Amino acid sequence: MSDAQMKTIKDMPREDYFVRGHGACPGCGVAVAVKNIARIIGSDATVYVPASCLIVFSSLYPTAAFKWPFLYTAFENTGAVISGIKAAYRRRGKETTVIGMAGDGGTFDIGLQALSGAADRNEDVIYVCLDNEAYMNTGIQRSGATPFGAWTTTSPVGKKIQGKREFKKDLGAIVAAHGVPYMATLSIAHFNDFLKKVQRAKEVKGFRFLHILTPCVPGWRSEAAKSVAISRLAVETGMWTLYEIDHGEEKLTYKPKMMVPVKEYLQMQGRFRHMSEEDIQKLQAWICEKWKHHYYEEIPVPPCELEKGRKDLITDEDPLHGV
Ligand SMILES: Cc1ncc(C[n+]2csc(CCOP(=O)(O)OP(=O)(O)O)c2C)c(N)n1
Ligand code: SF4
Repeated sequence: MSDAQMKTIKDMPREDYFVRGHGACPGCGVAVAVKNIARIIGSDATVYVPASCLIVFSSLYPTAAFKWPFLYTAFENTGAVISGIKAAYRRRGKETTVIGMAGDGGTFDIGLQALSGAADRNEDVIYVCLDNEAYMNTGIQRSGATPFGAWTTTSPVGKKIQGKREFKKDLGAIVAAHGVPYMATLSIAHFNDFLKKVQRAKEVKGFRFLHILTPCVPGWRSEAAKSVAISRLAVETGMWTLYEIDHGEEKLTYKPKMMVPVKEYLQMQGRFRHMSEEDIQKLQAWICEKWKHHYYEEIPVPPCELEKGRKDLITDEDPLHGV
């Protein structure tokens, strides 16, 4: 079956380029995402992975789980290194897919400058951000991707603060501002959508950015068997939104039928266990605002959630106003 015909998980090639024997924790969202990206991309690719959980569990010398040519240098330079790899192939007259796979720390924070440079130059590469919402490899430190309220070792829970005080950085908006040819958000629970987006990233020329929410069992203090369920709930609650921007055209690729209260998502993860009702309401308000931005008036925010949110979200035009 040719790549262009892959529509559902049943069409996926069986051949693996990220093979068994790696050391990821059971239930690791990063491992699920990487294995499936590798199957969809196929044989002809070169991958760069900076310091992160993925480098540790995939490639401890002298073994490697990648069957692709594989490079590693430093933490902060994914955008720069993949640009260089592509240039070297171009000089040799070889056409191949060059992919960088970095964590959220390596993308939202320390690697942001190199990412911006590569996006700005419209390098012909795929950049994948495996977003487990903290620096997991070094013991769960807060990153710009960590959600409001979450416990990490550097956003502790005590008398003075109760988890992270800032909201998640809107990385998609930052990348989109570079006017890149293709960017998308992905979830390991929405597999046909995942498949389509990786295929599209493979066929587009220029800078492509894939941002995947990847649950982390020890970091999120969740059950290994619940990683897919948590990813699904992230989308249903509005914590994560599935969209793509293809040559300037923005499209929601999955629309929940209704908004599920964020509490249901928080309850599945120990990193939010301490959250006060006031903090849950603050997070709910942030989601209501994001929800309205993405889904406009099409999928209304339920009145109970609006109540919890900022009052200025309720307008006269809102179909639920006064209900
Ligand atoms: C310049 C530099 N600073 C710090 C480190 C230590 N370090 C290695 S991996 C890592 C965390 C990676 O976090 P993230 O990018 O979110 O990936 P994850 O491990 O969560 O998948 C850190 C801080 C380093 N290798 N280089
Ligand atoms: S610590 Fe988290 S990201 Fe790292 S291997 Fe385990 S589940 Fe995956």
